[in-house]
Amino acid sequence: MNILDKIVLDKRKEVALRKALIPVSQLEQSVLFARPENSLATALRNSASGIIAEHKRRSPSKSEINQSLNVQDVATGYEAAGVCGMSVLTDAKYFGGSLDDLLIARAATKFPLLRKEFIIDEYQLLEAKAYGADVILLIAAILSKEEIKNLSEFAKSLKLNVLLEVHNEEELQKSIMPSLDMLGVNNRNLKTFDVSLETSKALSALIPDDFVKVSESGISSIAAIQDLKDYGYQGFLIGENFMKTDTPGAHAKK
Ligand code: IGP
Repeated sequence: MNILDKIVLDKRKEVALRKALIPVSQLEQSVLFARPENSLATALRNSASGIIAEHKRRSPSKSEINQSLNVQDVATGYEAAGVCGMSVLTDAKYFGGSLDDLLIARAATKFPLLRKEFIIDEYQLLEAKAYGADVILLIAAILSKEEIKNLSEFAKSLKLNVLLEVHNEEELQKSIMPSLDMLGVNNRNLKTFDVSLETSKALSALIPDDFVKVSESGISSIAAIQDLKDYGYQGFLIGENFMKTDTPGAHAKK
């Protein structure tokens, strides 16, 4: 079994437990639930830099990245740096994150927040909204076309932006639909952890222009961003490169 299959198996068990503990009605009572849309897609379209900065303590591919930072400081640092938005890993087992990280980032900032999670169930979208996210990630590698459609339409009904992530042409072809705001190409293969920016370059021409194109993972230089801009990318999701430093916000400042 590859790592992605393992993560999804664990996630199904986790979501079943969460559902049993916190009913939907309780999530809907969160004071954060009634917030208006806070569009990352719009922020990226209007930005020169296009950076989405991530909070990531560890990952299955790199194990430890940074365990000593405080999520509030990271969030305010990123916002002060002027990035377009922030991605917050909420998976605990593989990435050391939590919904509390999202909640604290929300309390500390106003810019768009992405819940970075392995979404397989509508319940996780209600959690995303209740804990302060503005954007959700859907990963084509773990979802059927029908699931992508249902989840993205439900997200839109909650005024959440949708970033759909693909890694190859087949995933892209099954995913293109009007309920998505942004199409992300993950340069990292989540099954093997191989990283190559060539993945973004190869798929860019196949992504219709009505979607904001986002390149994800393995980006570590201004030159790489400039190169990807030439291929039509307007968003750049960067985690490790910022998080491996003591001051991620300072490093996200262009
Ligand atoms: C950030 P990097 O190489 O800059 O740390 O990557 C982000 O793209 C990566 O964390 C990511 C990810 C994901 C993590 C992209 N898609 C899906 C978990 C699940």
